[in-house]
Parts: sequence; C-alpha cells; structure tokens
Amino acid sequence: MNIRSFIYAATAALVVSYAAPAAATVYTEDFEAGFPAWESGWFGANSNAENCYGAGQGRGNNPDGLWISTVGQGCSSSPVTVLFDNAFAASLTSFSLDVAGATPTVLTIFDKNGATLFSTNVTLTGGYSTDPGAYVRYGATSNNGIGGFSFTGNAAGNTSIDNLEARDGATTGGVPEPATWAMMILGFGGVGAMVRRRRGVGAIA
Ligand SMILES: [Ca+2]
Ligand SMILES: [Ca+2]
Repeated sequence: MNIRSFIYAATAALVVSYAAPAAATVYTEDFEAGFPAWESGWFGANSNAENCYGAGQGRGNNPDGLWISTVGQGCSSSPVTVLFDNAFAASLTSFSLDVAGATPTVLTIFDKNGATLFSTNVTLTGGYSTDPGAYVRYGATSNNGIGGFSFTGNAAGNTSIDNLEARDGATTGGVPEPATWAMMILGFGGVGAMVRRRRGVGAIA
C-alpha cells in the first residue's frame, strides 16, 4: 500500500467512526391531536393500550390526556397493565409519563422481564378534566428494556395519562475507538510524510 492509498484508507476509517454513532430516538405522545390519532402513533402501535371508551373513539371528558385501558378492557374499574411489544420493549432505556388519578392506584414501571423498576402510590390530583390538566410525572430508566407499566385497583376509567416519553438505547457519543485513534495517528503521520516528500521534489498538482 503506498502512502496515498494508505491515507485514503485511514480517512475512510475516520469517517466511518464518526458516522456510526446514532442519536437516541425519543418517542413522545401528548394526546393533543384529535382522537383516535394517537392509536396509529408509536404508543398505540407498539402496545396493547386502548382508550377506555374503545378503539377509534373520542376522548370523552378528558381534554388533555387518555383514560388508560387495554384492548377490550373498557372503563371497567379494574387494574390496567400496558405491555409494550417485545422488540420495542427490548429497545427502550427509559420511560416517563404524567398521571392524573381519580381513584387510589399504584403505578409500577417494569423491565422487559417484568422486574419492577419503579413503583409508587399515584398522587390523586383529580386534574384530568381541564386543559392543561393537573398531573404528576413519574419515570424509570433501565438496562434491561422497558416492558410496560401497570396501575392497581380500579384504574381503568379512573386514571388518566399524558405526556409519555420513551427513549431507545442508541448511543449519543462520538468518541473514536482505540483502533481508530491508531489509524488517525498513522494517517496524520502519512500526511506529514507526503508533505515532506513533496517539498523535497517540488510541488506536484
Ligand atoms: Ca393540552
Ligand atoms: Ca396532553
């Protein structure tokens, strides 16, 4: 390999090392668009979540959030467990949401294996009927995916959620690997050698 092709190879390695890291994807859902728009978004498409009034229905007396329920469950005053689809659950590293409870309930966020990441009694703000509503924010991070979240007690039809945010596991760093540093140093050395050689024989376009 001559100097010039070596420099091209080193430069190509450098470009690849900086192009590879991708920004984490942030998924948000604020339920502001007219229902049932959210059902075709990431939350509706990647979980068993459903409007307690049923699929394809309007938002009822909840102008800012969603009366959380699951497919076919309805507003049945029963516990709610929202599960993310397996591949999506495995990709997630954090999840947070706003909750406005109307009846006592415990929120639990769990990893892809069902292990608890976060659990708390929901503060009952009763703030689901205004826009903006009065909500309290909860969340969790995980190295083992986010499997979903649940509400105990009579949550279905009595617990509103809003402002969901989930992030996937893509790295945000741009630090080159040690092998790349070695290629960079060799590449810079190669440029210096070529410049010195050109000085010796006169400029060649
Ligand atoms: Ca709003
Ligand atoms: Ca909202």
